[in-house]
Amino acid sequence: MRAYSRLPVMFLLAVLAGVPLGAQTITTAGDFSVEPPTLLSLGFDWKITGDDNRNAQVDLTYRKKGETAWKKGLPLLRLQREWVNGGPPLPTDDPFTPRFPFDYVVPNMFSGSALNLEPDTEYECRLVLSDPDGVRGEAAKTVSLRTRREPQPAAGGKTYHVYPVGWAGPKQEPAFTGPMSAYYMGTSHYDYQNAWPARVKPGDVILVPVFAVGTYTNYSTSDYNAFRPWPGKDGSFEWNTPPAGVAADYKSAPVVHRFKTLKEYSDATGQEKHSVLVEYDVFSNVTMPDKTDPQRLYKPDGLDFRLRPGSAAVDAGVALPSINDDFTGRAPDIGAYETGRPVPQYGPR
Ligand SMILES: [Ca+2]
Ligand SMILES: [Ca+2]
Repeated sequence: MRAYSRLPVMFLLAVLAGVPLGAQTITTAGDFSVEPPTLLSLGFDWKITGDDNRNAQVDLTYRKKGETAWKKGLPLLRLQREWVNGGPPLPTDDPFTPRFPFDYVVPNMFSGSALNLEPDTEYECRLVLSDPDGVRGEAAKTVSLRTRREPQPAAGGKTYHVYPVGWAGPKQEPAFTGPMSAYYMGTSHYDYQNAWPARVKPGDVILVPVFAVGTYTNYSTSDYNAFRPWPGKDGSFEWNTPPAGVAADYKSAPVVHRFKTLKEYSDATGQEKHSVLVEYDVFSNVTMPDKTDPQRLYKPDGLDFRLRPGSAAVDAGVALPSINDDFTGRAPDIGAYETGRPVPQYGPR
């Protein structure tokens, strides 16, 4: 009897709140899931049913494992079947062309994150679902999660040595012909070559000690490069082509021409007439990496890859319309940075 007597009151409240008749104002907790952690944040999704009057909320608190006090996070965002369509409809009558760039209806749910956390740290997160109209199901969740650790260089690792086709000089083992055969368990000249599983694992190093160009034509050219051969190593240059007088031969292995120095290579082939030899001191502040520790990662702060004014790479490049029109000095510089120009910014800006 008592329940029946309350009905008119509930109906009146529903009308006053602007809630359509038949609306489900109560919240029923549904699937709860966590997003893959990032270095600094932990994300949560909590699906619900009901709460048509949109007055439910999910409060988030968290603490580092071992701490007693809970910190307050931002409440989760309420999502309620919003349609994400990417803008106005596209003018098309084609039934197979989507009229909207996107067509995604968000579930009835809550979504949000604990932000500005510390990497590689265990956190307890507590999420409490509440609704003045009532909650059915599990209204509180406590989860223990760890933020991601900053990626580290892999420890250990193998070193693979790569040599060009027909290389007859001394080899360090394990030795491979061409970088692809070092990278993969096998290679072929077909486009399914990546079907071979990779040999390399994180931390492995592939060393390519020789500059070798292999071409199936005799009209390919190479110039305006900067080389730094390994000190004391002879035969660092190769120019492998079809036999002299043959314009192109795509079927035979190219003839190997090996040269001790850049000058010998250039004089013999006519290539690289404008190329230069450089040392690490062409840069403003870059030193040779420690070869005995090839896995080491270097912090970019303190390294300056801009060219040192007057160094061999300055004005040694070639003008490429629309690529380096704004060069300074007599000619473009070799490399990514032009002396006296602002350093380009790559990536999002
Ligand atoms: Ca509600
Ligand atoms: Ca220049």
